[in-house]
Amino acid sequence: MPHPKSTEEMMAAAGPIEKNLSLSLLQITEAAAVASAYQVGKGDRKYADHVAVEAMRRVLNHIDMKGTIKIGEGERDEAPMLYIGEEVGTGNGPVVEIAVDPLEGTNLAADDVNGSIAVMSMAEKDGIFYGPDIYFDKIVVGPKVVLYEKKTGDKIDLDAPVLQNLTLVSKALGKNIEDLTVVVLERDRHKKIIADVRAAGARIRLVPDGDLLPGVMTCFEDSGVDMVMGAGGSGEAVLTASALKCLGGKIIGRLVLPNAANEKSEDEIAKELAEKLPRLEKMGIPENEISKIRETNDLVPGKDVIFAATAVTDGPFMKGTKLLGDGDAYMTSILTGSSGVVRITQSIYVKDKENKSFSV
Ligand code: VTB
Ligand code: MG
Ligand code: MG
Repeated sequence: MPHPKSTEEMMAAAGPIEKNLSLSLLQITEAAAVASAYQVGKGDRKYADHVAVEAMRRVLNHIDMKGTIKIGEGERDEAPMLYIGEEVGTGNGPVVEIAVDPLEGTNLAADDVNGSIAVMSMAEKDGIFYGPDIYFDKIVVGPKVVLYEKKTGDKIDLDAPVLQNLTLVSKALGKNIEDLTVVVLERDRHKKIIADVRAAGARIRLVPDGDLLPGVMTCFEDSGVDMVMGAGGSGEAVLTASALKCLGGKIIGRLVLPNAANEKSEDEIAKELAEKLPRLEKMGIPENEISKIRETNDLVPGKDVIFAATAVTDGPFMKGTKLLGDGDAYMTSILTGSSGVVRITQSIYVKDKENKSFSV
């Protein structure tokens, strides 16, 4: 689709999901964010997650749609709510597939550290990949790198030396390698990537949790994040891909089965494989296809894609949800869709408007 030029053309480019469900998406992530905001700093990550899941599910079921959870809280036998395959919505309205992470960065929320969000995406039928509960090793870059790939034919390559990929990104962005910032989750499994990025001279922002929003940030030129590297949850990768699809960025990676690099013993690895391989097969991923390279469109094949994230704690381009007393809350979100519209919104929920004035 050529890039739409006017607001009118952009509106026309929006599919039925974007037209009809964008604001609902925002209400859903906002509800989850408010629920978990009450648990910020309370030290109980499981409970903070639980209330976010409950709130998200309650609101989801008020929305006129026939939704199926593709990325959720786990499989039916292990998650009571928002399990993979769960049907949500009133059952009337568009057929949609849904990816959720009601509280992404549960530790961040429990400890009141920057970067936790309530996040979800939607697309039409067969629009979202079933992300199994194994890691997805990845590289995430913004639209300028995608454009550079198209122009030159050179491509980001997951298996290439780190320096080669950094060189490509530096050329695409017109920056020295020394001035690039790469976000990496602080994990032992990333020791080699961290060492290689540093040896190349680039900057690393190590994050304790939450490399989803940094992936979205690669699409904003002044965000300070040029690239994300390393293995994280595959659900988070699909959610990142949803945003990248709307914003023009790119994710490339592969699912990784448990192995020694994940700090596991041989016994643990064997046990996990015995449990995971049949699950993967059931999800339509046979053993010989597990580790194939997957890109944005494999993770999110949909065309009518929408993505929303509401900040629970403070974070990039968003202030965390603030509790104003008496159940009132104030929050910032990012909402974006395939037509190209990006909204950074602020919402205030005032319970008793006759007795309260408010400011932001
Ligand atoms: C990543 C990151 C998440 O989990 O998915 C990571 O994006 C992977 O899990 O924010 P490990 O903790 O096992 O490395 C989070 O940090 C938390 O969901
Ligand atoms: Mg979660
Ligand atoms: Mg998560």
